[in-house]
Amino acid sequence: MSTLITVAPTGAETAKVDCAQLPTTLDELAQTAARCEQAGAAMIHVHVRDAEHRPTLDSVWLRDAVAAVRGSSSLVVQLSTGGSVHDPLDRRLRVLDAEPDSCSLTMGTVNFGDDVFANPWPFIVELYQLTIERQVVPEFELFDLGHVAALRRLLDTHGLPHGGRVHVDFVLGVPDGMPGTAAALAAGVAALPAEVTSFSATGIGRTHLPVLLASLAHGGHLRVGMEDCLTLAKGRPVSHNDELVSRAAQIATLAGRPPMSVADARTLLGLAT
Ligand code: KMH
Ligand code: ZN
Repeated sequence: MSTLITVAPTGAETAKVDCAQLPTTLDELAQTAARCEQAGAAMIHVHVRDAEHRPTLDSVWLRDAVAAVRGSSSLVVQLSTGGSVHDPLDRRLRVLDAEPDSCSLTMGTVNFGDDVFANPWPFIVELYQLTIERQVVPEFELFDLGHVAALRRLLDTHGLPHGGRVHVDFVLGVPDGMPGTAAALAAGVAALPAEVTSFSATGIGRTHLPVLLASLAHGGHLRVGMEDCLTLAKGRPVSHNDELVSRAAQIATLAGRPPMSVADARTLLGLAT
């Protein structure tokens, strides 16, 4: 089996003034997509920034970002519907207007540092129904063990997603979420509904590498990128997202699970090939 590597290059939390190498412009996004595909990524999880490098859910910016990635790479384009903790729910629903291949869909509310990343049940259901209607493949984001229970409830009450495959991503190590440990990942994997066809995992900050290793050990896939981790090691800042992708590709190859092609990733996720 090969390894799906997703790159999450930007996120909504880091400011450009604090990290000049964070890709925030459309040109930087396009170049990041091309270089990360070259390094072994097959999917990109995109948060869009405006002309002032601030997170935006403006529909024109979102459409331009999707076009920028498609213009420079063949990566599966996943738009974040999580946005930033300050984005209202109605704007987050409208992300699907930009017609991505995939979107993130977080399965519950979680404290997020001093803020709250809000995902009330009615919002989850509305977004899920919209993904089915628009034929967008959701990636279920799981920040906590309770989110796994909510996924069970969603599949029981609303059926399978578009494409018929169920891909989830554990996001571990968010302050007040599930810790970024092998034990937490093992608990999450053990609790997954039988309908889940694949999982990936990412660890925030210093948990990035341990969670990567734990995911491979559990037969999972990988998400890496500057949304989640800004250093390669203590005192060694990431200068380009492709360094994180390339390291993940090397480790996955060592584990006997080389990077997955985009075509195989599309099949894994239930997207048209
Ligand atoms: N920026 C976080 C508040 C997602 O992309 O769906 C939420 C997040 C999850 O990054
Ligand atoms: Zn995100």
